[in-house]
Amino acid sequence: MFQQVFKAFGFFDCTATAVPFGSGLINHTWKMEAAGKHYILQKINEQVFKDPAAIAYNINMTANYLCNYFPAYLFVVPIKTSANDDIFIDEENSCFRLTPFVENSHTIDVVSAPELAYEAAMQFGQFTKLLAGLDVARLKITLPDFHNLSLRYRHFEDALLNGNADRKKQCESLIENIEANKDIVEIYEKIKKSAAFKLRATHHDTKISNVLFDSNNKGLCVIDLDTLMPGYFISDVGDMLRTYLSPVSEEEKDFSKIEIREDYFLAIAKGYLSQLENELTEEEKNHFLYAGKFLIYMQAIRFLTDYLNDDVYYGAKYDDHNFVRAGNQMALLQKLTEKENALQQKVALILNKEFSTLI
Ligand code: GN1
Ligand code: MG
Repeated sequence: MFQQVFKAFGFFDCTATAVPFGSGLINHTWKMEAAGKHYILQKINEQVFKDPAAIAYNINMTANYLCNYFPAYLFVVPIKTSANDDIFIDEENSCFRLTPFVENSHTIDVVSAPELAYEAAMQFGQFTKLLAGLDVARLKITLPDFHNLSLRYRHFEDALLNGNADRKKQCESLIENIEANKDIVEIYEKIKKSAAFKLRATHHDTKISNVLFDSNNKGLCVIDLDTLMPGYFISDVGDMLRTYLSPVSEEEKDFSKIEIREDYFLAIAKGYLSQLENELTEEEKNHFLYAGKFLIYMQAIRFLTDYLNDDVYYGAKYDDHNFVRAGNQMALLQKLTEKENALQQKVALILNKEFSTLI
């Protein structure tokens, strides 16, 4: 498979290699080496991203905008094929994209220090801030309704009606727990109608492995722009809270290890608000903590819906993998909710500059 892809991007040297890279669930990623240089090769999952050209369009437009207005910003521009296309589509209709690997950069999989959370949050905040002057309506929707919680909830209800009946029985208490937290959907519906919540250029996948770091662990830039689309700030802040606050990830089976680390919360809030404090409305800032509830709850719903639908979307490495992931996310939601008021107050203190040190 690779030889044809290598050739399409102009690498005729048959010593080029590609080894699997990263841990994404949707696209396939390889680190490629050719003539002493490194690249990132990705096969875009077209079951999910039905219009890969829209992704390329957004990336090109963003690259041009940043190059014009913020030339110092490191933006990883994809490499065109020999035929000058943004993506290569092979005979099996698989869709490939190549980007240069930024030498001396690295990615991080586990958020093991608040400083890393701060750097990442600053990077995602900065990205949205730099794009504030770009008319967000010009960005194409690469994944319709991706973070539409109302629709995700409806899909969950459909799965309750039409999904795997045995699994539904097994999930009873998790289902009840999800239904009991439906106020999170109601708040989202108010947000959608509120003029105080703005659509901005939003990354929509703010896990730490989507930030490049330098050798001193300072953030360089954000990567993986498949889901760069118009969105609400709750998507980006929410996925950071979801994936940085706990020392264990969505894969952890022992829920007693799930924790909310307050120093990481402060780091995320400071890093993000250092960039967007003047851009966000008061009403948005008041929903900083809600962002975490929104994203965690949506992820729990998505995992459980997939479990009820026999794992068609996420796949499963063991029998009740998506059941465990959903339970993990609901445990995380509960722990975050317990600290909700205390943490939201900390945001107010940060904005009033009562936390003077950086982290
Ligand atoms: C998927 O592929 P990956 O791991 O970057 C998913 C995210 C989920 C995440 C959960 C397009 O992201 O929304 O939060 O899995 N992306 C898509 O691990 O569905
Ligand atoms: Mg991704």
